[in-house]
Amino acid sequence: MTDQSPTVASATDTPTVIKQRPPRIFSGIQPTGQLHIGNYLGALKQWAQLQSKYDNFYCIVDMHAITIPQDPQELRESTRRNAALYLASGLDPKYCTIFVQSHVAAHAELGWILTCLTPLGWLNRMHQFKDKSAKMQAESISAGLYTYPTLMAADILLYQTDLVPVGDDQKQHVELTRDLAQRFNSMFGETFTLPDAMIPVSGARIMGLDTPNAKMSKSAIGEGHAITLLDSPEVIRKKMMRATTDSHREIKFSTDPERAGVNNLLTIYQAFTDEPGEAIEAHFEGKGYGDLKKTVAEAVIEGLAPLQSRYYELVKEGGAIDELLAKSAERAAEVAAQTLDLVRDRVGFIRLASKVKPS
Ligand code: ATP
Ligand code: LTN
Repeated sequence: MTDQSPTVASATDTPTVIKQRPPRIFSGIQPTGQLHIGNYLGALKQWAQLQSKYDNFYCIVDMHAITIPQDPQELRESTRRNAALYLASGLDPKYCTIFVQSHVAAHAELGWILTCLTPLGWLNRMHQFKDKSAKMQAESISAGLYTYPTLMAADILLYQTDLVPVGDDQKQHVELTRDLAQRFNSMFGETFTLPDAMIPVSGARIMGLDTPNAKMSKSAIGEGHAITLLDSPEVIRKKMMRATTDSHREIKFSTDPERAGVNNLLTIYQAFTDEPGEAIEAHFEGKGYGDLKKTVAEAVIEGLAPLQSRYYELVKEGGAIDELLAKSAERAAEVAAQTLDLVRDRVGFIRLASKVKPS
């Protein structure tokens, strides 16, 4: 990661002009249900910490959400709720363009062009497709779920993104994005900035409370699986007390799959308190699992309290979020159009007569 302003190809016309700008960040979350502490610790928390040093684009990726069947009304509600939760997590519109993916048509257009340049073998290797499709009936697995990574590459590359802050599970998608950018650049000339994934040191992979060997996920069923960002203190305590542990006694970080439950609780505690690992182990020495669960529950309640109160204030304000989303979509579309115009030229699409400049 560098702090220097990278150089970017300007899309005004085919001979590439080099422009200076601050480093750019792009990331997104699918509006597929209630956001949970995995989404917060793996993504939102670091987004807010990074924002003042970068030009940030944070997207609500509703077009990715429909790769799995969604109820239209629930999709609308999740989209608005996510926007409010982005703001409640501390994202400031002064630094961040917070927008909805389907509001900027360039994502679909670049997604298609990249899909046409992606070898099938690259998609066949994607873990997320294999994991998600394995849990579905064959006839409900859409082609969109399969080509999901090329739309994600379009999201990132449209903004000439330098850094993509995501949880551990998205690393492979960012690597594919980089490979696609390199492939396009070598086929058609320098066009895209090569992005890097940025994975948090702590909280990159929070596991399900009831399934400590599988990642916490919005779409997993099971009431005790995830702590959502809007769970009340009572619900958080209840879910935490029911979390799966083991028959050992020691409270220590561990990579032993049998001890994944306790390791997960310690990881959650560390990510919320930012305390060093040794201090945490020392703190819990000689204590029981009941104490551990109570202490972690209180750390989560305290960690989420400011976010929850900001969220409920924003909800009271009503229409302000839709207005912000409209303004942000305009800015996103302007930036995206610069890259897309360049891409269209590079692949050989002719310009609309009204867009050709008189010479
Ligand atoms: P779904 O179950 O709908 O696929 P999800 O819970 O996996 O949803 P995403 O929308 O896929 O969430 O992810 C949004 C962001 O949150 C990504 O940056 C992802 O890496 C991060 N993330 C998701 N789950 C976790 C987790 N359990 N631990 C850490 N980060 C996570
Ligand atoms: N696939 C991501 C969501 C996502 C994303 C992006 C993340 C879609 N487009 C661009 C970073 C950058 C996920 O978290 N499941």
